[in-house]
Amino acid sequence: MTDCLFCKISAGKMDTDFVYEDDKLVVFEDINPQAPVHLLIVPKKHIADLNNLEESENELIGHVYQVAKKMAAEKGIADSGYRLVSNCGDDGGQTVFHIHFHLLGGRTLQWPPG
Ligand code: D5M
Repeated sequence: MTDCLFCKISAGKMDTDFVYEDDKLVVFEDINPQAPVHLLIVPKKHIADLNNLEESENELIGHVYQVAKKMAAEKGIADSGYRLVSNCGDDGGQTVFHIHFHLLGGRTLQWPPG
């Protein structure tokens, strides 16, 4: 989608520094970090939100989790703990309607979130 921010970023059109990239997804620092480690894991394919996720994309989502594990290890938060979260819709706090996963860590996170 040409007017989607995360489509533009994941296509390399926004000069965003990637922490990680492969053929399926990119990882970059959140512009408004909520924790010492706050990465966004963003599939390159435009999927608006969790409601629009197809079963054929299960492998992609499994890959997201594998990359999250790798990023957590590289950032040194694997042992202390972290959170992987995807907000869906207005009540879920979603502001960018291209599915993405927040990897948060480096401090004790509150539960439930506000
Ligand atoms: O999360 C959307 C997240 O995307 C939010 O934490 C800010 C972040 N964001 C928005 N624009 C940018 C750019 N340009 N670079 C990096 N991070 C960005 P949501 O779950 O939809 O609220």
